[in-house]
Amino acid sequence: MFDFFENEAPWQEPLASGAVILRRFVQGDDHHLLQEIGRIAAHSPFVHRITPGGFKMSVAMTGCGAAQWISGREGYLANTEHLPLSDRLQVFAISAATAAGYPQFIPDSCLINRYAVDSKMTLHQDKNERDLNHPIVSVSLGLPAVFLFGGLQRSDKTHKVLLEHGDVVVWGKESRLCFHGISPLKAGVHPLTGPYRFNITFRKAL
Ligand code: MD3
Ligand code: FE
Repeated sequence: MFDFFENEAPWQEPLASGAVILRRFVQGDDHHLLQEIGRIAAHSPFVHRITPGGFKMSVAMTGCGAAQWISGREGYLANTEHLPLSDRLQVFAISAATAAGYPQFIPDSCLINRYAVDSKMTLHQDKNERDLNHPIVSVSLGLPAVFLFGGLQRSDKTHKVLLEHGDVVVWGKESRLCFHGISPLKAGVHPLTGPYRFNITFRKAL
């Protein structure tokens, strides 16, 4: 199997108070994570949701685990039609959270975003989870993307960070409610994902 990381060891970059980038943390698990995305999407196909404002999102989404995110006011709903969050995915997320200083995190769900060329995510906060004291673990796979990271107000200045294949970011404490988004994806071809970028976010939603 092609080892995308060859001899590149992971490293950490502090991003903000409570947030850390675990560069290349995924290492050789990338094939398994992508295989899981395929298995999850075969069961719960990717869909382009409609925002509360009535726009079709350019990002396609699916997920697994106990909760399903519903765009709009409802937030998360308990979901029994999704595949369960596999033990291996849960262990992966716990090891990332532990490396970032959140050893108590136990996710119950994951959301999977698929970006094609020009897909973007406008600035938003993630605040539908029941207990915002839990961090979020996010995993980037495939094509790189420019991540925008702001403050607690939508109007706060944003910083740009390139997120690449295998990078994991853990968001907790002071950074948990920061506005964030993704710039339109540039066209490209990744050896493992072709024209796509995938992002998996592990959450304790319920
Ligand atoms: C900062 N996803 O699914 S991951 C999302 O790349 C989302 O698909 C983006 O924003 C993506 O909600 C960004 C990075 C991320 C995820 C959750 C956060 C950053 C966050 C929660 C709080 C603060
Ligand atoms: Fe988000």
